[in-house]
Amino acid sequence: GKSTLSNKLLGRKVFPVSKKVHTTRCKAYGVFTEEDTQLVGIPYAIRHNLDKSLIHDPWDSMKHADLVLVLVDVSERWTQNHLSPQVLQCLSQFPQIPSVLVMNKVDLLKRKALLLDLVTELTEGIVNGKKLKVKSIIQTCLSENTSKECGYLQDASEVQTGWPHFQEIFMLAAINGEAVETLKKYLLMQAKPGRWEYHSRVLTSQSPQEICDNIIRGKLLEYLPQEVPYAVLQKTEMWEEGPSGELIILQNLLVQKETHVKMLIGVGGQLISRIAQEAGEDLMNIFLCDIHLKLCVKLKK
Ligand SMILES: Nc1nc2c(ncn2[C@@H]2O[C@H](COP(=O)(O)OP(=O)(O)O)[C@@H](O)[C@H]2O)c(=O)[nH]1
Ligand SMILES: [Mg+2]
Repeated sequence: GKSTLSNKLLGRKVFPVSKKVHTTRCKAYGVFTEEDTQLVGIPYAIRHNLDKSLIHDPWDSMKHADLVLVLVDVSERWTQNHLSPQVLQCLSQFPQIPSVLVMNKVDLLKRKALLLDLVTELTEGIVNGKKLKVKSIIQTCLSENTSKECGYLQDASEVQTGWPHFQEIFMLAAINGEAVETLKKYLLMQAKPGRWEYHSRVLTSQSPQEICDNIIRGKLLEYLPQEVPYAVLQKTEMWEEGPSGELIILQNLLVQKETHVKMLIGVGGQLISRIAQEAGEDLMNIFLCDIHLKLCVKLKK
């Protein structure tokens, strides 16, 4: 939900969203400016080991961060109740940087009471130096002991499930904007005095071409099975302004297998037109001008 949340905070879809992992490849900032305050953020995954460079980069951006948001998908059974060792390692490496926990996708949780159990696990029962007062079965230890004793108990049980130094907790649904405004207000309040890094109208550090590539890539990830999207090479052949101010983009999608060509095009060309149409609409909403996007599928020789 990193891209979805970033887009909601920015008010514009500048990061591609898809069900598959690894959409946000390049190191791109989102920029939000309101009145005299500018927020600059970078969505990052450190859970997936697909790319070695992705492991090191977040540490690098952490060094310059004023605040870290740790996003947890609470609808995912395997990840909802603990922070990954990589995330915990990252947080412990920079204990001086304030951090907040963002529990996303609350719309998918049928039993909202579960959130209380999850928040206790994800924070080890401590938020902003205070013990959480959550009454639940699994956390009776927390309500009956002091946090110190509890820390001891948890050490004894070996596995650290959460981070006990979060400053604040947010429970939201990035997809429909539920409680996102609250988080935005909080972020604006946390901003530190300083020079703006970007012009007030800038939304992202990505170039327009990068945004376009990423939006198309997001659609490929969404609509093509398994590893197929990763085999597509994007090559922009034309990028120019038309007579009525519209942006004309022609992009070739190069693949090595005949079967991939067929998949990309779809029955009667349906898939490729759908991708072009949806990506074109997304780009129109980002660039605020008419977009003529043409996608050509080609077999790479
Ligand atoms: N139901 C629901 N789905 C969400 C929410 N936030 C994100 N998603 C979906 O989760 C998937 C991954 O989202 P994305 O923002 O691309 O995740 P990223 O890989 O971390 O950037 C997409 O299919 C989103 O539509 C949410 O709050 N509720
Ligand atoms: Mg993303």
